[in-house]
Amino acid sequence: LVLMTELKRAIADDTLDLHFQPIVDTRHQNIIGAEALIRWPHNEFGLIMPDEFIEMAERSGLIQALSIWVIKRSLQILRRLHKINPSLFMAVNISTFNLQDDKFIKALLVLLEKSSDLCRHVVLEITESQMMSDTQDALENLWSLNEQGVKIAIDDFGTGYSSLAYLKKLPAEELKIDKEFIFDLETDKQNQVLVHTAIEMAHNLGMTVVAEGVESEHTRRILEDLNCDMCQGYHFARPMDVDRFAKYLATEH
Ligand code: G
Ligand code: G
Ligand code: MN
Ligand code: NA
Repeated sequence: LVLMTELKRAIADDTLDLHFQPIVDTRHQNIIGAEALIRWPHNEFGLIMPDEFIEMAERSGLIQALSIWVIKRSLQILRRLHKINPSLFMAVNISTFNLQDDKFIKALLVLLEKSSDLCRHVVLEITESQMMSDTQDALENLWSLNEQGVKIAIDDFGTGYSSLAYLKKLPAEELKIDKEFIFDLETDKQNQVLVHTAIEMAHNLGMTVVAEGVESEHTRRILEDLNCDMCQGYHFARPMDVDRFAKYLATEH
């Protein structure tokens, strides 16, 4: 509870931080996007990672203000990064709690309207396992965000309570295969079958595919053979602060 009071203050005081991990084209390995990952620099506990406070923020309702902060900051940074690479896209994680809150959606649409030139470079990542309890409202909200020009990605695909029906129902244009299936791709034949099938299915549905957790060149080559569109993982780069990311991006331009 004390932590939530502090988080509320951190949002208001603008003392949260975002790190960025590159998303690369599988074949050419050039950077085409970045995923924004929240960090909370805390004067007592050091850098607090999202796994330690996102769930609490969801339960306390603070996730609404937090996600607005994340998107606002991501858009500012995307504008800065576009000076280096004007086709870069920015992927931002949002919570299904956000999709169920009409006030949040209204605020987000206003925010996006103010930066309408950036909308088509924004991807909203939604974790599949959270969507099961969703209402018709959440779906409609996703459609109105999509109509504004932002892309929707299904995050952590393959884990949780996956339902194939969701692939049909959601206006999702991108599928992010969970790192659990990618880590041992070189040795795990079953994972090769699952990843191959997921990629084929996504492509047949007109979606693009990102593999998460790519940690070796061997894995990248397998993913290239499987026609996986994009890769993300420690093999390319870890999440880094905005200044380092900007430098990293500038080295290839
Ligand atoms: O690097 P990593 O430890 O950052 O991220 C851990 C998890 O936290 C990931 O599953 C990611 O989706 C989630 N996460 C990271 N940043 C955000 C954010 O800004 N909002 C939400 N809702 N989740 C985030
Ligand atoms: O939102 P999502 O669950 O996809 O969040 C991405 C998470 O995966 C973040 O915590 C990020 O730091 C982490 N991550 C990204 N690439 C790798 C990787 O190659 N290996 C491992 N172990 N984790 C990764
Ligand atoms: Mn994500
Ligand atoms: Na996620």
